[in-house]
Amino acid sequence: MALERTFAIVKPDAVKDGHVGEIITAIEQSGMAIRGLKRVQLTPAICKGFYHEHVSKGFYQELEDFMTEGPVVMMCLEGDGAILKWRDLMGATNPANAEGGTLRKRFGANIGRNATHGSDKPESAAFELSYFFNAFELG
Ligand code: DAT
Ligand code: MG
Repeated sequence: MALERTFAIVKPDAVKDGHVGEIITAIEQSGMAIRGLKRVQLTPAICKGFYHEHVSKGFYQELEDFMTEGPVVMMCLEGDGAILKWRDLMGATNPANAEGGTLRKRFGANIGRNATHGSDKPESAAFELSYFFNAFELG
């Protein structure tokens, strides 16, 4: 498997509920390395750029309201097959459909408030990492 980097967010629900530590523990136990990490407050404009694929969708405003309601913790994760590995660790978009033990099953409430974000493919990972991290922030 190829060494990959992916982009992860602990969303406002999971930050507010105090699950940052448990999520970082799950990442460390998976064998992936955290190459960048910061806590930020997203704005509507920044959210629109990040979720440009979804801006025209019916659920977008709900998504933006949620993602800007409080701080998030974002990370660059690195490892063999990290993109799929992190998606597997998160579980399905809708926590109701997520496998037991996944982060969205453990910490997500519903499809809107689902605790974590992960890039879905190499092109998204490259865009999302460069959107939020400067090169010097990724060790
Ligand atoms: P994922 O985050 O699993 O990549 P996505 O890219 O399809 O899922 O959607 C991005 C986020 O938008 C998702 O994590 C939660 C929200 N979302 C998606 N579909 C939704 C819906 N039908 N209703 C409300 N929120 C939704
Ligand atoms: Mg997605």
